[in-house]
Amino acid sequence: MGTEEIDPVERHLAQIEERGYTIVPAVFDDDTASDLVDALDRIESERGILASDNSFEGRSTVRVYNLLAHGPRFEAIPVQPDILRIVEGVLDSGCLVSSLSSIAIGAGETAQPIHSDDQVLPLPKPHVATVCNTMWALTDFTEANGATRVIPGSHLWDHSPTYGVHYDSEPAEMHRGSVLVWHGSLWHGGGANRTADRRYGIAMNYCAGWIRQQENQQLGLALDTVAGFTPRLRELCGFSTYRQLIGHIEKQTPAQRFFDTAGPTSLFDAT
Ligand SMILES: O=C(O)CCC(=O)C(=O)O
Repeated sequence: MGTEEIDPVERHLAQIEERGYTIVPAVFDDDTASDLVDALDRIESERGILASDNSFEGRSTVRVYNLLAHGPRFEAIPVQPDILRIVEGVLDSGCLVSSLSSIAIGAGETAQPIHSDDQVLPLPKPHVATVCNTMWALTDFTEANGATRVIPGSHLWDHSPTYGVHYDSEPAEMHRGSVLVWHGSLWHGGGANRTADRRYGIAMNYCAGWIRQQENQQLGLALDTVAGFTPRLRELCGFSTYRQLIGHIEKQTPAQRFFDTAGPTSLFDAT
């Protein structure tokens, strides 16, 4: 690498800082995308999962939540190294899996109201990143089929959008295999799908290690399932402590407590 070339992670981080989002191309291959789509279709039909009846989740959109409970194929997603390095740059290495779910926007779906993913937090804006979310494109994302719509630079604004109000936005179009990564304050929303086909995405969402995860990973996943995770995935699911303190159980991390693994010394004992 020439000395003037910028490390791709630094380039993506600079884009997130300036525009609030970035697109990482060619993160996964077509076989992986097809395998994930097939698995999601199977889960949906076996469990009889239907679209919800609200404007946020979408009345023609099917979401499967808590994907780490649905088999090992999903375990590679939170730890994908190229994406995780970017997320760690936005949050820090103590970040957590906030939620892992699929979003299949069906034919005829209308646009989701513009929102920011951190707007439920009672913090004055702009603020440090508390959330960093990603969308894995399992199909091409186009303006016509409901590509996520974004408002560049809005993560720097001093307020959150008003739910249901129209804001001008642009589609984050990307090829299957790409991943959109955004700062949790970015104003965005799923697009309308004017095609006959579904737009399949996986929403791999992260949060800072010092706020609550959106999906409760410690109670939502069976301990036997977590026992099979890599140490890093366990940490990301919250079987860790933030800065050797937040989330401890009698000065141990949950992983030390439940899986008898090595872990950091408690902050108290490090003093
Ligand atoms: O489906 C999308 O493209 C975005 C969905 C989204 O932003 C959400 O549900 O919070």
